[in-house]
Amino acid sequence: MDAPLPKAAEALLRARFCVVFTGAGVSAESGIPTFRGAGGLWERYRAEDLATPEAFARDPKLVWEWYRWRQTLAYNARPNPAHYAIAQLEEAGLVKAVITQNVDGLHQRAGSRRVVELHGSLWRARCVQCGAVYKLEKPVEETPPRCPRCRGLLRPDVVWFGEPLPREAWEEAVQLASSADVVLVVGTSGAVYPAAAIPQIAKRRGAAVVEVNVEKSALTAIADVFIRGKAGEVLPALVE
Ligand code: BJW
Ligand code: ZN
Repeated sequence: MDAPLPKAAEALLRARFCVVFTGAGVSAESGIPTFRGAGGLWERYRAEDLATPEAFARDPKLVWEWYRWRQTLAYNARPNPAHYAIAQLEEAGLVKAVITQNVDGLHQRAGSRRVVELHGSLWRARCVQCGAVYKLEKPVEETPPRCPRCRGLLRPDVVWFGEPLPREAWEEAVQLASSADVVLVVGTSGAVYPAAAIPQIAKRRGAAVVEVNVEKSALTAIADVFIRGKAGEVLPALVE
């Protein structure tokens, strides 16, 4: 078997339309915990108590305190070499877009321009009563925050279990996946749907799938090249 890194680099260089698909693992080296696996958020917290509409209806303050903590982690975090390498690949014209499941905003902070956020953002809140959307510059102060217009409850503008993905983001991601000839999958367990279908859609349309992860994922089965390693080490090496 060929060494995976040069094989991946060659695929990237030959690509006409490369799209990057990322998950929590790309931000792990920025100190942001992943969801699954050792040290993951779901080891310490129950998803159904925090990341569902039912949980928010039951205890909005508790849910917001958890999100405020995660906002604080993201606020104090810096993009890592993986985020920067991806932004550099876009700058060089090799990557057309980043489709991310992450809500931390680190791709944008690293300079990526076309970022499709499938699961929303920690940096927006939405009124459950009037639907107004607010940009947040920093972690919320009071929990739960209220709508300046109608005093309704604000919620984090993220996608919880059982909720549909934002339509525009989903359609853009499907479009990108359908146009891609190479998909670079970085740091995702591939366990959450429909997001995990994105690399599969690309694969079905004939794209090559290159995966970077510290361990095998649910998407490794469709990977043409699998590079085992940390995103923050592998991605910069790929750029060279
Ligand atoms: C490294 C690394 C390093 C570490 N370098 N790598 C089909 C089958 C079964 C179930 C379903 C299905 N379709 C839908 C469902 C239900 C559900 C679902 O998928 N459940 C599964 C878990 C079984 N899906 C939903 O509910 C979705 N909605 C939906 O289906 O709606 C239907 C509907 C339609 C119409 C009307 C109404 C409803 C929504 C899913 C939303 C997920 N939300 C979350 C929270 C977002 C907000 C927040 O952040 O708080 O999104 S859950 C969480 O998982 C978060 C992530 O984006 C998502 C994916 O996780 P990710 O990014 O892959 O992280 P990890 O932790 O899983 O993996 C990290 C990886 O990195 C690992 O592989 C490590 O090895 C690796 N790694 N360090 C490289 N340094
Ligand atoms: Zn409102």
